[in-house]
Amino acid sequence: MKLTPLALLLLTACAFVAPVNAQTLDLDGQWRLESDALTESIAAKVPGYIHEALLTAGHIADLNDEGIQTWSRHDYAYVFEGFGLPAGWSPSGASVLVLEGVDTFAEVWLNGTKLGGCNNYFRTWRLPIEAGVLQADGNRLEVRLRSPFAAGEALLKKQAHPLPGEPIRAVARKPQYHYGWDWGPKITPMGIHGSVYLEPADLTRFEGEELRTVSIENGQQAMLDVNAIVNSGYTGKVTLEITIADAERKRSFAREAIVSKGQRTELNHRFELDSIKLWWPHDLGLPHLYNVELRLLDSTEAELARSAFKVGIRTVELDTSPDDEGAHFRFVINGKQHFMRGANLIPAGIFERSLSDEKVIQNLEAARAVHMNMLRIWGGGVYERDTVYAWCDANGVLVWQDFMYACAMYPGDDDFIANATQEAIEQVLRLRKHPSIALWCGNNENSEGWHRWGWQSGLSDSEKTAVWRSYRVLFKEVLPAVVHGFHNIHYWESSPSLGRGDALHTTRGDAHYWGVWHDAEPFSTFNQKVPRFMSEFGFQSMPDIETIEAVWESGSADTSAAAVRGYQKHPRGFKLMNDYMLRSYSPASSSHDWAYQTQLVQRDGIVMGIRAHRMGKPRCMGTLYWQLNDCWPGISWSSIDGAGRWKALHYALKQAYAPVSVWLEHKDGKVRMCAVNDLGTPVTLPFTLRFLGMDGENITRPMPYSLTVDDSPIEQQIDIHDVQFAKLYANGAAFFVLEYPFRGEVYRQVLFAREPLAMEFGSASPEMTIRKAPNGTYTIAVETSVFAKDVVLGASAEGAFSQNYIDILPKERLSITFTPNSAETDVKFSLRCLNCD
Ligand code: BMA
Repeated sequence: MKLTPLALLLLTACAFVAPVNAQTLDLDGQWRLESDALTESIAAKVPGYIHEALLTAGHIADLNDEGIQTWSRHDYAYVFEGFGLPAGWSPSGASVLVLEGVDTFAEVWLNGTKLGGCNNYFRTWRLPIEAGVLQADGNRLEVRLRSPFAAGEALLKKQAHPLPGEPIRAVARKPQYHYGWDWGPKITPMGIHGSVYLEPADLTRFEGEELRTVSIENGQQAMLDVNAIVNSGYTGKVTLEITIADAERKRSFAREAIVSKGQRTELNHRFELDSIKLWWPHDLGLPHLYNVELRLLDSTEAELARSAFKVGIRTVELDTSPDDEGAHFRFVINGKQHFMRGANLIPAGIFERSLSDEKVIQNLEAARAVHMNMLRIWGGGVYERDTVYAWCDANGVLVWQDFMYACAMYPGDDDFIANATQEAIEQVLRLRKHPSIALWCGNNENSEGWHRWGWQSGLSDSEKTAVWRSYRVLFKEVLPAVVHGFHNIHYWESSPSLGRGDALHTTRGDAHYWGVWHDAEPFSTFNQKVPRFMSEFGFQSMPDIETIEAVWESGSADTSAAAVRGYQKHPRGFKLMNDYMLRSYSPASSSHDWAYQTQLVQRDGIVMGIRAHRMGKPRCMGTLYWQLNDCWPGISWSSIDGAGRWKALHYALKQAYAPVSVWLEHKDGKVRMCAVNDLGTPVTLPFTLRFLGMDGENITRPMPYSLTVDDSPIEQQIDIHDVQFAKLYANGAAFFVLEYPFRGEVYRQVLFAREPLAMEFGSASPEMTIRKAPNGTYTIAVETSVFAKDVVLGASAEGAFSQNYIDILPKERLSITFTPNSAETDVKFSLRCLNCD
């Protein structure tokens, strides 16, 4: 099936829209939930999910409860009863019922009349209401939800070919992690997760409005296109007024067009703008945004529709041109190729639309705080809410956007393809205005799964052909046609492009390297398997101790406890964490110590990978580890736990992901100093190398250096001239301290010749002196007489430490600040280190 943009446009029966007009009637709020699973109806919030209502009503006690899975095996009805129409609304007029998100299979009834059906979490439903169905008062709206399992089984029966992977979830256009993942529970929510409202049938509204950068000349002048689709409730001549402004100036344009009631009309206006300020990722420049306002006026100059949004002027390309080895995979922003440092983002909760913006943005802030310039919104989750993209626009963080397909083969029947096409059109139209979006990617690991995970075994040749044909239609025809028809950024079919079993996977495309972890390969493999762009690699660790104590029923990390095991969704998770730990750390003496050590192991491994990728520049042009965050307080590959607390890895990223980063490492029995710079301009850094004994005294004079780093990574051997230091160092009785300032902070690394396992640090008992400032911030000064390895402070309240998991030198007094989320709290602090008593 080939789709032209025009054909796609015609397919667009309904699309995303925000209520822009005072004429809309908001139906959000307290509804009732009815079901044969309940003896009587219960209160249910809209937007919301059935499980939230069941939790509030006391039917569910705990998200980790096995029984929780049975709730979504029933059907439910959300009922909103007794509402009337406000003045000005005529019950005899036609209206539209808008549902901005239904999870997932539903029929919608109003006053006994069926308005329509829903079958896609990711779409907005605009259901026409015939004149006479609405009443002035006492209306009854019912959203009858069908169990996703029953609906899924029915769809499965209709399949023309088998669906390898997980068929029951593949047939449902619903967040795929709802069916359980190796980092999340199987809860399979149902509900109404978006706003519900009525609007007049003749409302005129914009859709897919954007200001597109067509080209930029000399960084000074841009050719821009305003594009918008008008869904018109009016027939006749209209004027589209366009204003583009920033703090310094304002330009306005007007364009005339003819629109017809009930029709969709695409309006475009091309213009040039000079003396522009470009939008840059935060590490290359400022993410400058302009305010755009569109107004549609009728022939009497009355306003029919208005839209205001922010845009950035930038070009973004993915260069996949061939080279001697294979092909590039590099993002080029405003003509500059740029190294991507970031992570994979999963939904911040199970009931993701119920999360506050603050909670969702907290993860993004944490990404920015450690210098990430790209996030991959992974295909097993959701297209994120608008505020996520707006935040990325404003903060100069690029987005790699997957379509929501992951680790399965999907149907190819006409209904599924039409549904998937509509979803793609709505989402591309919704998101195309955002300068942060750099790539649309078809799916996560479907192609790798099909070719390398044994999904083809047991299938006949004709079945294999049919399964692959369905893949081709969706990922090689429909989705690229939608992206090319409605957006001007690159479409990439599948991440990774080649599985790690394919010898070419490091030579072209993006790679997911899971030989470390799944195949238990040593972390050092990251140094050998440097791809052109690493879009996934990861290692599990336990949540923060404070989270375990505060949130887990057990309050302990004892992995033999059933409640603790419930938080681990990977069958070999505990074993793999432990096996890797014993390669470089001594066995932990308590379950809390073990949990803490898992974080050190994760940090060591992932930082090693990041450094290998950064040193691989310009051959390798990006590294996105798996995974930034969690959707619950579980055990996973995340660097920020489910309660928002940073793990050891996340603290270490501040240095590992700094646009300019310098570090020491061992290679071929030598110490080498490495430096990388992604700023696009050379940087001269002063830094100091100290050569200390275990008592913290200099063995040889500190060495001041100055290093100029340009775009190419630097690698220098450090020759140890002092024989005494060399000997002590080799025996683990002396160490290097590297220190350098960058943007107001001093970065530091302590390097030993041996793994912690082979060290005798002696036992340390660091002391804390705590001071609370009037603004509620705490300063904790930590001192130790014995070298203290990987000191971590814990806080009884939620908040942020300035640094953590740090080595403290003997006789040193190191100050750490803690900013609690709420200034009122009286915070208690704990301290732990690898060699603490
Ligand atoms: C990656 C992801 C997820 C998974 C992770 C860890 O491939 O795409 O499917 O959670 O592996 O196994």
